[in-house]
Amino acid sequence: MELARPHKTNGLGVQVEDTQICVVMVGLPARGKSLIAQKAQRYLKWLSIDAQVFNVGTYRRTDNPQPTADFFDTSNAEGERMRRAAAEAAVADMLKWFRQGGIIAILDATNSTKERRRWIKQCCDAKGIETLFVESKCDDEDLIMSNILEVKTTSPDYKGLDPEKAAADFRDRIRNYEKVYQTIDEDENDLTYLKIMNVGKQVIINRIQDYLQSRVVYYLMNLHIKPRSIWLSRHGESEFNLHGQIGGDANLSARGELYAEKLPALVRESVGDDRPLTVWTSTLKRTIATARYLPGEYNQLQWKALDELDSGVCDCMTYSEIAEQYPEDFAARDEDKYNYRYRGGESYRDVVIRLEPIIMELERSENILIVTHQAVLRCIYAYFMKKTQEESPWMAVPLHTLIKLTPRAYGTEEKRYDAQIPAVSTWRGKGSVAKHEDPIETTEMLGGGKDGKTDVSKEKKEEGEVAVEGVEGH
Ligand code: ADP
Ligand code: FDP
Ligand code: F6P
Repeated sequence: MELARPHKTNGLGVQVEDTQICVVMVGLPARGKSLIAQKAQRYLKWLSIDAQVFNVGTYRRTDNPQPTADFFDTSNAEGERMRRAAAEAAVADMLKWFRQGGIIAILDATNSTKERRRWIKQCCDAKGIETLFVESKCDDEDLIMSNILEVKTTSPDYKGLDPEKAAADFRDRIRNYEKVYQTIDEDENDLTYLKIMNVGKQVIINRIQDYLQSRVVYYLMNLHIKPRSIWLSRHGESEFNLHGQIGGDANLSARGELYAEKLPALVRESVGDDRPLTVWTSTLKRTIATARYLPGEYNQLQWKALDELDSGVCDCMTYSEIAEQYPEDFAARDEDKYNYRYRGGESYRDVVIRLEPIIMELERSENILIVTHQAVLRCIYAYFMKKTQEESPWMAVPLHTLIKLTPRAYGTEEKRYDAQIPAVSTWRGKGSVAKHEDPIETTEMLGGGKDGKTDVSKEKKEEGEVAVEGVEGH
């Protein structure tokens, strides 16, 4: 007997209890399918939409961890049997996961034949699960070769093997798939699909059925793989920061002004002289003032969506005033900081929803510098660095520090630049009403050590890079 599905709304604020979607990846090996699958999962989870990737390669590896290319030759009967078994096991687990209330599964395999796709659709149709096929087609040989060298030679399939031999074998594997590969064509026009050609140079969309599907499709359409970075900075220290007051629209403190003056040099050091950069600020005085000395050739844009978390009736108060006047609220916020919504204001969950267009635009864009606020920066950082809802609202985000994030194939590299201008700490630990408290020491924290700011040593700055986000499917 099937379990009743839990009643849910998704992160886009839409009732989704009746919508379950299987996103079926389609494409020859080394076409970015696993990368697309992982990114989609990260985006959906960030929006609180329960999403899970089922990578058929991982299932296949349990029986055949290091196959050579001939395993993928369709005339190899044993290979065919094992590959079918791996696909069946992945689909069985996926359907089980849907029965437990999962919303969006991403079935990551080549799914290269019409017969295979029809079978997946039938399995899903029988359970009332929508299917969305996402095909990545690419005939840029140089890109495919660089994909192979970048991710495939380090795949568990080739662990311990010479990278050149691994690349040659992987090309043979692709040749075997090419013999039977069928692109999605007009015979399959009853399917819902998105076809991405040459990394988005051309896209074809067919039969999108509902809002959730359209959001996923829009997100996937906007992905690009051009090298770029995203820089994040809080505004310079404000008068409110000095007094321990939250929210408001205060001016910069004298030290905040120094940070604004130093920011152009810090940015130039990191960005270089000849890379175009666009600067986004909030609409509040302190971020606009922080960005005002940046060179005129950088386009600047103000976004209301980047304004600080609205603390409603508590706006302009200190934490100790809130604890005194609204003790229950204060405790409730500590209990569940992500979901707590200030009276007449916002929660972190609310901020994430309003930041969704920002993330979408960031995915479409190249080099962007965002000057924003503590809570907003935590939410954006959580998206790129895959932080959970439990940890993200508590991360220490030091003032007067520029953070550079560089998306790579399977993770985001981080580098930090400390402006070496003192500032108060605005971090607050659970239960504390301190005006300025030093973050407790934990390596998990953005900003690291004691004051969350001064621990970025010279050496660490030079190395400065932390890759996160593991991946199974490559
Ligand atoms: P697959 O799962 O299709 O075998 P991967 O996801 O492991 O391939 O390949 C990752 C590589 O593909 C990365 O180097 C990434 O830059 C590149 N890539 C990402 N998206 C695309 C795309 N739409 N077309 C071609 N290559 C892509
Ligand atoms: P992956 O790149 O995710 O490892 O050859 C690519 C591959 O996936 C194999 O590892 C895996 O066995 C196969 O695709 C799964 O797709 P098919 O079931 O369509 O062969
Ligand atoms: O204190 C600076 C500030 O940006 C406030 O404006 C805001 O309310 C607060 O930080 C958000 O941080 P937290 O969610 O930890 O209170």
